[in-house]
Amino acid sequence: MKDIMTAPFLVEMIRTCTNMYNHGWDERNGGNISLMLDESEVAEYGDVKRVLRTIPTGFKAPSLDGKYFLVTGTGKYFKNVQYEPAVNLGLVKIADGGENAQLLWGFTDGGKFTSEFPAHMMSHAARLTVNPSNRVIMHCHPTNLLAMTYVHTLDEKAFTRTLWQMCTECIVVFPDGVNVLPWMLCGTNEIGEATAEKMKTARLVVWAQHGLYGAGVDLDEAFGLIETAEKAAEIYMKIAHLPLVNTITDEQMHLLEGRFSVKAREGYLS
Ligand code: 2HA
Ligand code: ZN
Repeated sequence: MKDIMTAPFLVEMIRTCTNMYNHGWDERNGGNISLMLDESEVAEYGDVKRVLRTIPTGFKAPSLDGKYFLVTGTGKYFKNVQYEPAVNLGLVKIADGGENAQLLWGFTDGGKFTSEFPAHMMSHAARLTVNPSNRVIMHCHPTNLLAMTYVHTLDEKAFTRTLWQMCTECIVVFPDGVNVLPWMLCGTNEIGEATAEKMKTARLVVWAQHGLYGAGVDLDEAFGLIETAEKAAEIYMKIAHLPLVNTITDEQMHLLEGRFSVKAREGYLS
């Protein structure tokens, strides 16, 4: 049996947490990540049938029954994941229709998964219905996107169009756009259900005055999506108070659709 500390999924998770911390998106205990793993991936690293603890989740997610997730811990700092992965991360198997998570590795100080576990698991279930290859849900507090939610309308079409107009690459990277939730109490099943509903039509969901959720087939894709949207928001925050002289027109967006074989969200371009 191989040492889990050498597992590519664990190494990549640690690197991603460190990278996100270094971007300033995950101050203190801000942000959380869940990465779905295949049983065959997990089986290489120790006896996955040994349940260390069973942790109630407080929600149901029947479609995730039996699925494995590497997930960041509640109250834990992304800054510290690289130094103590086994304290700050946990590997769980979802059981009993989603009502319990069986801890197989990690959370060695008696901790448990992120307070945003409902939003993560419900979003996984939602994304899997759209794309069976989805593996990652990622939440963080990117500075400029957060700032943007204070000064820009939260209308999803308008928000998406503004981001698309800020960098040429945006419509190529997220042609599905961004969905937006108004301010809601975080850590609840309600915000989890609302996020999951929004995840059915876009891989990026803004939580106004809080942060952002991204989904992807791997950590790189989810990170890259957030990185691109945050870059666009940064440009917006640099120019929003200045007279706008140029932009990317809808006609140019259509040229990008053709060149990169993407289709912009229905009804978002004229
Ligand atoms: O886990 O980011 O939304 C800390 C958070 C809560
Ligand atoms: Zn948060």
